[in-house]
Amino acid sequence: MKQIIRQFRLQSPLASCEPLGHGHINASYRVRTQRGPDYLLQRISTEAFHDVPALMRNIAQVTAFLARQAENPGHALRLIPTLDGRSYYAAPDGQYYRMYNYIENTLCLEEAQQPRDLYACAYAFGSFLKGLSAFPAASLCETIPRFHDTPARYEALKAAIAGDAAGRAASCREEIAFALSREQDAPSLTEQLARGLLPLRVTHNDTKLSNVLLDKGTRKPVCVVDLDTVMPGLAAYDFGDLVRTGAGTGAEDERDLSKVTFSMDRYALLRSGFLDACGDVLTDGEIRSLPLGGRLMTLECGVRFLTDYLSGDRYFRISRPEHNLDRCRTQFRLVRCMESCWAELTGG
Ligand code: GN1
Ligand code: MG
Repeated sequence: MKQIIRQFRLQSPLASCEPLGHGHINASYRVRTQRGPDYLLQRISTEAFHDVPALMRNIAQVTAFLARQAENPGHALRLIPTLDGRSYYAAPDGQYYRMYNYIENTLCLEEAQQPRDLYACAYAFGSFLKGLSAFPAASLCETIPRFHDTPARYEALKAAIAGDAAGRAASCREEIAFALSREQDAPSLTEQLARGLLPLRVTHNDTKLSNVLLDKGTRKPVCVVDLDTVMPGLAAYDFGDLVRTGAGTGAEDERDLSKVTFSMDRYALLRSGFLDACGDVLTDGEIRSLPLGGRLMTLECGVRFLTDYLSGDRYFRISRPEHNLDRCRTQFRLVRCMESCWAELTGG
């Protein structure tokens, strides 16, 4: 690791490096230096991201654009260049690394600890969307093509069921049946996009709660992180993934499904945080699409976990054999909950 860290322009000599965070895709480390500041080092997953140079061009553009708007420069994410001035380091073994400034005195939550955390995280993602509303979307590459194209995710699921590479299809018939019974919902956002009813925006696309840094003292949003999937998308994708991770009770991989329920109160906090930040730039159609985003992003994520389980856990990092199946079950349970309060969700 030392060898890798040395490739970047640090302000002070390296002191230590420790693993950080719970991401399913990249590996992250906190790098401490002898006289400060600290840095965040990440190994970028080439399993998930096939064109790292293009991805890093996106991130360099977006972070520069947002840094220009930042009220507090210490709260903006900045890429630390390599010794030869690049935004990432391509190691001889084919791995890619990048480094950011480490944003001090912040928390990142897997689950909200207080109701206002939900408001704050939603506000952060709403501000992110608004902050990029003038960004030239066409200059961004699709880092994972068709990332939130739910019908395409269903095609991948059906291929995984047919291939049954890990011999697991027989053991998750119920989950497969649940997914297939909702297939008719899959195109409900992409069709509105294709018909011009919803505008394409620059979106984050991975708006889980834990991708927001909150100030440790005030618990106000400081910064949005994990910019790998920033690309053209729909406002409903960003609000939707927030609902998926913030409006439910219980962890994403909770095994006791009785702990997993959907909370209207939490949903309302997310909605007001998001709309207080960006409601003035959204169209009426986008505002109407927000609850659907919640239901569809949750369904899609469940479908992706199930697909990965059937394929032998090749994409999401797991720490127990049925981890992806457990994750799939919580998502499908949340979808059921949202379906049962759908009238209330869409009426409010
Ligand atoms: C992945 O790496 P992480 O944990 O930020 C995934 C998201 C999923 C999420 C599920 C690039 O995000 O799309 O919603 O896991 N990111 C990618 O927890 O696939
Ligand atoms: Mg991510």
